[in-house]
Amino acid sequence: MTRHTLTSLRELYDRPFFDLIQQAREAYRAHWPENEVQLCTLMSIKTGGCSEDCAYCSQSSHYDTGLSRESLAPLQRVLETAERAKANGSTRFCMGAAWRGVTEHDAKFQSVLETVREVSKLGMEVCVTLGQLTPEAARQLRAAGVTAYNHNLDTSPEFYSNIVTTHTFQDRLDTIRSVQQAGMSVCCGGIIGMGESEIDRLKLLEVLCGFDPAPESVPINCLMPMSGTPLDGQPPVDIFQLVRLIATTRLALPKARVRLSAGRTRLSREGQAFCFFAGANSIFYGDKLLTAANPGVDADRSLLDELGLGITAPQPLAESLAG
Ligand code: SAM
Ligand code: DTB
Ligand code: SF4
Repeated sequence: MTRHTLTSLRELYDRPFFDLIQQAREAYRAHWPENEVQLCTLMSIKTGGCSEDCAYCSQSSHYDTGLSRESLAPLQRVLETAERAKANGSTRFCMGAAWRGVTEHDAKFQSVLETVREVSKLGMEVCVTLGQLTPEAARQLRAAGVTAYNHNLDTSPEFYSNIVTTHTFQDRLDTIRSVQQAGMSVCCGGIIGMGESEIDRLKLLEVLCGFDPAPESVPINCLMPMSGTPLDGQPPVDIFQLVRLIATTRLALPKARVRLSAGRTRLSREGQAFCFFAGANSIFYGDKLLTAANPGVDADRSLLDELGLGITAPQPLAESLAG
């Protein structure tokens, strides 16, 4: 398969809307069991007080967002949440910490490793998102049972410094390299609606297309404006721009799970249906994301039912890692 460039991505993205989504649908059908959506459950295991200044984030200590901080969640509470997630049909459990990154010998990291060892016994895909990793921390997470690491690039290399100044786009790439070298699959995507251009979104996709191995999952988040952050008050993203981006991602990375992530509370049911048609095949499921609201489980169940979409069944771990 030829590797996409900004030029080839723009050609796809700019096609007439129905041609684009039809082509994306064909790519989806060629690579995925049809009409199945993977349910993932998120849990914030350490909330708020983060040293980084990501302009979208409710958890940054640089902004007064009114969020109450919570220290590292005890093992038992995480396990109970993971068990409930499994019982509700989730096949991926993703634990997030509001850290700049991991300090290898820190007791808190050791505690996360212990939690991962226990959660991984439940047979779901185990994902963590803990900020920056050294190659050694990545190896330890892999050995503890992490199957996927979420580390988003969020936007284009050019726009990144408008959104974050306390670390660089290259820092993010370095962590992704450590994740790949440790043998975890990479979950990497972005946020739209932060004031970036449509070209910035395609430039991010161009970077993702250069990953080797390709990202196993690509979360596409729509900004959820957080009170007190510099991006509070940003208008919602245009639904056709979102659908075009999902379709282009499906075509550029046909084997990746494209996850319709944060911001579904501002999307209509019809809008979400278009996203699924265009190749999105995963959602976060449950009333809460990390700190923000998600559609309720009843609303999601009824949406999937009405569209005739089933939920992805658990896969053997070896297969889920093959990506
Ligand atoms: N601290 C870790 C990091 O930065 O990678 C992990 C947690 S961070 C909250 C995970 C991702 O959530 C971010 O990279 C961003 O893409 C997404 N996110 C955070 N706040 C968001 C918001 N207000 N709207 C949409 N997406 C958001
Ligand atoms: C991702 O791309 N989106 C998720 C997950 N990966 C960690 C997080 C969304 C967070 C939305 C805002 C919040 O809950 O604070
Ligand atoms: Fe911290 Fe992650 Fe939020 Fe940035 S996105 S402020 S690194 S928790």
